[in-house]
Amino acid sequence: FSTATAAVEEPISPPVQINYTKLLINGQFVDSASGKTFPTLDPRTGEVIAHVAEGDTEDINRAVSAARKAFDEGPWPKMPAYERARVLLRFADLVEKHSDELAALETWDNGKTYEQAATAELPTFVRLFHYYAGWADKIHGLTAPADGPHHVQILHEPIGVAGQIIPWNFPLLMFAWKIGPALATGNTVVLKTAEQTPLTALYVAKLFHEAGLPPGVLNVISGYGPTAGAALASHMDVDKLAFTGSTDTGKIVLELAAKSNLKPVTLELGGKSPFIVCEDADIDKAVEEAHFALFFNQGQCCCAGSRTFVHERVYDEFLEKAKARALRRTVGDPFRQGVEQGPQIDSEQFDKVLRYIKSGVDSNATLECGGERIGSKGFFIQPTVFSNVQDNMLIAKDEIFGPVQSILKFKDLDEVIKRANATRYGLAAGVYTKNIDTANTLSRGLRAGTVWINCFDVFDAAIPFGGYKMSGHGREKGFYSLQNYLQVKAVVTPLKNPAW
Ligand code: TXE
Repeated sequence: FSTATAAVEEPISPPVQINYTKLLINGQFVDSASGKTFPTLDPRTGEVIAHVAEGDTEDINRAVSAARKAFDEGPWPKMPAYERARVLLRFADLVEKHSDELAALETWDNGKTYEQAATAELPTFVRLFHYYAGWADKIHGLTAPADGPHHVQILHEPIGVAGQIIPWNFPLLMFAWKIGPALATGNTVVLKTAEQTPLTALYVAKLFHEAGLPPGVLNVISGYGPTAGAALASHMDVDKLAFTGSTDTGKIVLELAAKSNLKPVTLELGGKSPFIVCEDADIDKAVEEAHFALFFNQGQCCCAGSRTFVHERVYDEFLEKAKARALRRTVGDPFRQGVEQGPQIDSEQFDKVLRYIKSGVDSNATLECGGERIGSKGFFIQPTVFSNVQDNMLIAKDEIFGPVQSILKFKDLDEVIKRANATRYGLAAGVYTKNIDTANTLSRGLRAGTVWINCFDVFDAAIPFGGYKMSGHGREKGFYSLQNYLQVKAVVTPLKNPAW
């Protein structure tokens, strides 16, 4: 059922060149202070795509000083907001123009399908910058009705230098979620990309400067977490930190922020999202959606619907169809048309997923299909389905972050709400039902930042996204994301004539 073996032997040559591999500091591509580089790999083969400058503390220091200067001396935070909006719009146009190359680069560095990158992620990236450009000149202040004879203005000001650390599963979209609100509101940024996927951020950062972004406003550092990432999180001159990644690393960066200058932190962390199929659901649609909810992006989504709860009356039918769907999933070279699933990002994630599959088998869940690697090169894994999964099994508790669907049986709504909520995570949930009362009961009962009803993974620039519990702090996208990058200043003046 897979074309992966062929893909591994003869990888399709990506239709793009790699032009940017240095650090971007103060509008210039520069080598790292140490002169060191690190390899970024093609997940299809494990071979080196390019050597990229490896940023570390000194580079972070240089980037933060550039961002500080660009913030303190302007023009970015002080220029008319409409001018900022126009830079974002020109940038979005340039990205649109270079979409094919960017999609190819994203696929090459990450392993996601070219089709997904080109038809979903690049258009969404452009849309996000249109959305944030729209906000740039609509950041209003407020006035407050004070008790005394005082005129109270509340100003919303940019917070300063933002440090941002992003993961490898959606390198371009994570760039957009972070950079969009930060720049629209007049901040300057130092962005640390994930070591697995440094390439596309450098490319788009170059386009940003072509669009007229002043030097120092956006600095992009490639490098590792415990070095460059930690230096950014603990920097005394960074005013705000935004992080997306694992819950364990989220705890580390929060601690680094607290121990340094108490910078406020937004966190978008792991998940173990329930996908609940009720007895009245349209089963064929629910099977397809649950499949998509889990297997999309090789299962490497923080909000993946990784616990498929199915009502006992429809469980057998659902299971048979879910297994058949997984067996039909085409795995192969992500550049090949029609392929639905590419390789996992790297050997570490690949080994982690295979370990969880083994743990599922060892704990007596039923392996319905899959479970093995595909080919002998790269990081391809068979679409895998487990049934008879129990809540206490590791595969039902931990974030696997791979193409492994765990199917659990439930009897009634109260029970499934309790079980769905019995997790340290609370990022998202899916519900399939035709009954409005059931939908309302579940959406109110589930403790998650997003509840998708009869749909999943609907991402829109205007819809806030973020987690309850250990899935994170704060929201990204939408109106709420702007607040992460704004300070609130109350300005109080006495009124001479209180009657006015
Ligand atoms: O994540 P890390 P990893 C989950 C998923 C995955 C697991 C591990 O379950 O299997 O995390 O992935 C930077 N100080 N998610 O190891 O370590 C790192 O360089 C500062 C969920 O890739 O969290 C990268 O830029 N920064 C997730 C970013 O943190 C540090 C997406 C994420 O890496 C650091 C990815 C440190 N000490 C993985 N250590 C989601 N929420 O979507 C690492 N980093």
